[in-house]
Amino acid sequence: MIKTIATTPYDDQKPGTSGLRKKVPVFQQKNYAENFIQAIFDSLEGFAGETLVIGGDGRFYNREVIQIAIKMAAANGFGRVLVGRGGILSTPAASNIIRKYKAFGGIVLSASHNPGGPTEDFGIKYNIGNGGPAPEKITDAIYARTKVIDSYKIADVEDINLDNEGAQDVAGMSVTVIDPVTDYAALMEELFDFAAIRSLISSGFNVVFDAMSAVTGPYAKEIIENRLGAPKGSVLNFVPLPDFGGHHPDPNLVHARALYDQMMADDAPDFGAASDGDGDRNLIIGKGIFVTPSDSLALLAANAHLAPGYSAGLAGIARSMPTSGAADRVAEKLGIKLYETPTGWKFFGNLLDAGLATICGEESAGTGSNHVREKDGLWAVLLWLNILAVRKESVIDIVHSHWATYGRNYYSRHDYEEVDSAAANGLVTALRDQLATLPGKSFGALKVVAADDFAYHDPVDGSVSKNQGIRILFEGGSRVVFRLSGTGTSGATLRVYIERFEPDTSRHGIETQAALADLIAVADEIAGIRSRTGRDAPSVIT
Ligand code: VG1
Ligand code: CO
Repeated sequence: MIKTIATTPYDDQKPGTSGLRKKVPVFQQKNYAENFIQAIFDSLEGFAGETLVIGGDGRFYNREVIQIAIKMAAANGFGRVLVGRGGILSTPAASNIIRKYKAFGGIVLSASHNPGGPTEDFGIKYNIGNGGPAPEKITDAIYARTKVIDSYKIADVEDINLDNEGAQDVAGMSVTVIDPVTDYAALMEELFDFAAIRSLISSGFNVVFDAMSAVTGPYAKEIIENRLGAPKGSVLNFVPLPDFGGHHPDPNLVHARALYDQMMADDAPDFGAASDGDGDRNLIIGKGIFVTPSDSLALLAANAHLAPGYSAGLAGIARSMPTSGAADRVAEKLGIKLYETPTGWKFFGNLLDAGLATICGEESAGTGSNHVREKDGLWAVLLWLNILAVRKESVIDIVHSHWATYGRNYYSRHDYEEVDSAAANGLVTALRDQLATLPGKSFGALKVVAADDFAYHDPVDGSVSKNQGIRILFEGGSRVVFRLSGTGTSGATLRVYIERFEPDTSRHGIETQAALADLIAVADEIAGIRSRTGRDAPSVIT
């Protein structure tokens, strides 16, 4: 019943920021998914008889690869697979299941915020036993293995029934189909004061949540409507669709524009939120104010003690390097450490496991805590609601008083998508070549004080990750950061992160792009963005 199938390697299976992401037709090539999954198993040790968690964000091709992964897990000697009903598990829910049931690890099928469908994106990611994305040591080993793989093992059995909960046997391995929502919702009830949020909502506080036709729909329905009592209809686009209704399931001001417009209207609800394809990102918009993810991280850290799960305070805060320094000011005031990591959630795992950090966040709309080892969209929404229920102030008032206390970090990210790869690489190389000579140079009123290519020294395991983004720091704390995306699937995506700190409260009301205009111009002057990419403007501004 167990077959060993001969195969030949593909040379493009290098995991990026968050697993292997490719267009569906790439994944549909003969043995493409099988090769990668076997390379994962070949890079692990000691899983005989252990539990593997498998789930995905429900996008096109999810079910097919789930079948393959289960049959390969059986053939490779796992003892048990836990799989979400219908093949569905949000990324944070998968992380929770791995931890709760002490699984050896998990396979998460997702391309997150990337669009889905027959010609769009798919992805495979391996998570380790702490529930978090595999560290670079493992992803490097997986990649090395994909380059030489010559066979894979698979159980030659009928397809598994994924739609009925309960246990079944697959070639001697037990497969249990579980409800994707129950364990996650229970965890949220432990962390947050649901009674307080319920009474806030029943007092007339209006919440709207856009699940963007992605995986969070069933979770948000159960938690926000059923358990917290928000009226039916508060959760929009709650049915997960294989192509996300043809939209990008990316909760930003471009792809969640309708929600933004609704929140800026005179009769806006009090609180608006959205999450992405796999449920690990969050967008927070109060009536009349978009909260930048970097500010949201800082605000959540400053107020987390108001929620029962964090009443003992925070051990530390961690943020990715391109994320604004707003959280640094909170850490300073709380007298706790701030850790600066490379982009990608895999770098937070060690800090969380070692108890050094409690809350982590990224500028790309990812926030989370030590409750799981992934970023968690609904968690951030619920922490916001818990804080609002306790403080009984509006989102806009809370944000403004935060800026008054800590100062405001004006912040924006400019993405140039599907740029020619050679042009993008050339731009980065040319920046690297300028690093030594930039310090001391002035551009108008802006003087460069330092420039480097960010390298991270993990304080827990001593590993070093180099070339994680070009930083140009100016006098007064402003900065511009350049890096290439590790999640895109066509051409290159250049990300330019722009930040300026403004301590003066009387200057906190400037429109963000205007507040950053001089830095935006200097970024182009130093990097030659327009001339090298041929683009006049970013594809997406967040
Ligand atoms: C992007 C974001 C990064 C995030 C990653 C995965 O990576 O910038 O902050 O961790 O996506 O998010 P990149 O390399 O394209 O900049 V998700 O929601 O895919 O799981
Ligand atoms: Co995601």
